[in-house]
Amino acid sequence: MKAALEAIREKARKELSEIADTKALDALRVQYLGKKGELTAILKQMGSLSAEERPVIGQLANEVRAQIEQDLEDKLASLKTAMLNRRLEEEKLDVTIPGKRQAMGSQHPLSIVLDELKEIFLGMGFSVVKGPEVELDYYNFEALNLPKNHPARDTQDTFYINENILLRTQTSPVQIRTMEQQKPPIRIIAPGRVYRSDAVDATHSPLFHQIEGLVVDKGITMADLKGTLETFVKALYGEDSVVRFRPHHFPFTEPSAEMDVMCFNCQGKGCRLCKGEGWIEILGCGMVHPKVLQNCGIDPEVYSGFAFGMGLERIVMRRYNIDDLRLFYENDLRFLNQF
Ligand code: 2NM
Repeated sequence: MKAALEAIREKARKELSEIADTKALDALRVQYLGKKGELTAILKQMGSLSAEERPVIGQLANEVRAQIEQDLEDKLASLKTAMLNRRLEEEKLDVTIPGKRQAMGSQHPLSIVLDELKEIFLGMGFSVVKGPEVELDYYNFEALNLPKNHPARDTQDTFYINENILLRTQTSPVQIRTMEQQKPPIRIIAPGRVYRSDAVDATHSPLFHQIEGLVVDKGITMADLKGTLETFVKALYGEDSVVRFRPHHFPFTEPSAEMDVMCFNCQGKGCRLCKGEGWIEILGCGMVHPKVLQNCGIDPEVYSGFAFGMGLERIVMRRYNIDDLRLFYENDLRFLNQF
């Protein structure tokens, strides 16, 4: 039996040295130390030994078992190290290879300026509100004192879904919806897309952007309108900006006006930039018509308000000296990358 144990020890050592993966190592463990393993088989025969032989063989058997276990463990460790080294070799990174440059997007010029305008009005206590672009005729025209067949509708021809549903021509319907839902005081701006049935050229597009504003409270006067809008222009174009108000007409405001800013290029003398006018038109405005307030359930005997509206594209074109509106919508990267 002693010889058999020694033989197992040698055989195990030899076989172990030839093993190259952990799966084979597991098989070997079962082959020797498992329930039906070679060493186990020998130990089962211990009963037939004499009382003198038993402790000697027993000790040897334990030694052989411990030896095999130790060898298996060592082999496992060395296989793991070898595997790790192989992976490290295979997955070596060349940190000197040039990286792939990520194309970074940039903000659209319309968004840049819109954010700036919002920031100015937020600073004056306004909130920003949104509304649907597909609107009811009622909100886009009727409630704004533009009944069917009103001549002013001709200048705002739009796209009709059906007789009562259309693409909004201004963001005023957002103000109407707000006045219906909210009691004064109201201080909001409504920026967004608007639509007109216009042919595309350097200054016209069937889709463009507007920002309208509305303030309604007790005791709001034309002085509040002028002060607010002058403050806005000074924030946008600088403290030394000069503005003027010209009488105008809108069906939804009375009185109505247009606001100009003095041409910063010629100081009002007249030049190419302002087409000899000396002034540049910025926005339309006025005191909300009592009928409009009434349409929204606000008592014009108690409350008054002012409203204004401006085109975003025109402001952005002036800011960056852009001469063709179409550049905003064509997604030409040579244009967009400049912002
Ligand atoms: C403008 C000019 C003047 C305006 C009026 C209203 C409302 F809903 F309160 F009646 N919203 N926006 C308004 C007034 C818009 O755009 C040139």
